[in-house]
Amino acid sequence: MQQSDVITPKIQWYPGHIAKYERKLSELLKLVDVVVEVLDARLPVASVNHRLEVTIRNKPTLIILNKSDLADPAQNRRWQKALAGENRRVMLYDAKGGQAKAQLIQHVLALGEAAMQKLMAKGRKRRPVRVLVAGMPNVGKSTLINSIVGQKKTKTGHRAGVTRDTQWVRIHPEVELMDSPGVIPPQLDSDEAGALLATVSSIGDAAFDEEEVARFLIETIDRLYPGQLARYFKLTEGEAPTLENMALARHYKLSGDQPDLLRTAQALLTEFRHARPGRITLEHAQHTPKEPESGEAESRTRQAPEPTEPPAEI
Ligand SMILES: Nc1nc2c(ncn2[C@@H]2O[C@H](COP(=O)(O)OP(=O)(O)OP(=O)(O)O)[C@@H](O)[C@H]2O)c(=O)[nH]1
Ligand SMILES: [Mg+2]
Repeated sequence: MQQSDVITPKIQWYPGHIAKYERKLSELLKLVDVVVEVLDARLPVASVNHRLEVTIRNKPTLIILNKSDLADPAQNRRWQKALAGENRRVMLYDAKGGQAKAQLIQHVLALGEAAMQKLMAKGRKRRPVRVLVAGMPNVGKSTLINSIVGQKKTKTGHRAGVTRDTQWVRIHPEVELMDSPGVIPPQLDSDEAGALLATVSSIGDAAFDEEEVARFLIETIDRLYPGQLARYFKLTEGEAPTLENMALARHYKLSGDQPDLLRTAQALLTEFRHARPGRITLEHAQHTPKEPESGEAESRTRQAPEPTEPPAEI
């Protein structure tokens, strides 16, 4: 496919409930000791809300790379290292599986300890650590909270904008989490960030053209995981992974034998969102020389080839 054929769709989406919540955010931040910033592990850069990061500046932060079950395991490990910093811990999470919840609570307690010590130094009683769970729409904030409490305390859904107001949930005798609506800046950093967010449903689907976003997704996957989509759609040798060829391979046709491009685009987006073509990360971290390249259990489940270096030996 010619890269020049693909336009990066322009996307604008800023619903009223998000604007309202964003205005409230700086007040809420005064109430909390720790911020859990939930990112989509498939988009560890585009799903960062820079406005939110500026607002939370000095709060101890736990970055959760959520939906790590859908992302490329090798990239998961790299991003986990790349994003860590002072007063900033990073963990991989799968809110649907919810296995690492004890670890999550431990991180939050450790990050909140300084605030508790400060409180007690002023002669006040220790109280539960208060945590704001924040992040872009649909990254899994509410599912994460439910995974920890083991109950459906907060409403979840596969589209952006499900949580519309804030809600406190006690997740542990010493930890209270606040669920919050997904926040997206009124202006995204770039058209590319908007298009990437659309591929994972972090933007309401009425705000974008599925065919354009699907073409953008094909171009992005084919650049990072060459051949993967052609294999998944069972294209014949030498056939480029275009929406047209995928429609023909699936026999998705309109009357007059024209390829049904909309149906193909919708199928590709849905299947990608469930990682059916493989576990794919759409933004890749640079390789660091110290990183172990082989022998880790996770690499066994890896389905996608790594374009920047030879595949890990298993
Ligand atoms: N595979 C997988 N799916 C997840 C994970 N976390 C959440 N989901 C799914 O992602 C969708 C969005 O989850 P929510 O918890 O509603 O997301 P949210 O961040 O609260 O969304 P808003 O309230 O709209 O901002 C739901 O369909 C969840 O089932 C995860 O770790 N892995
Ligand atoms: Mg929610």
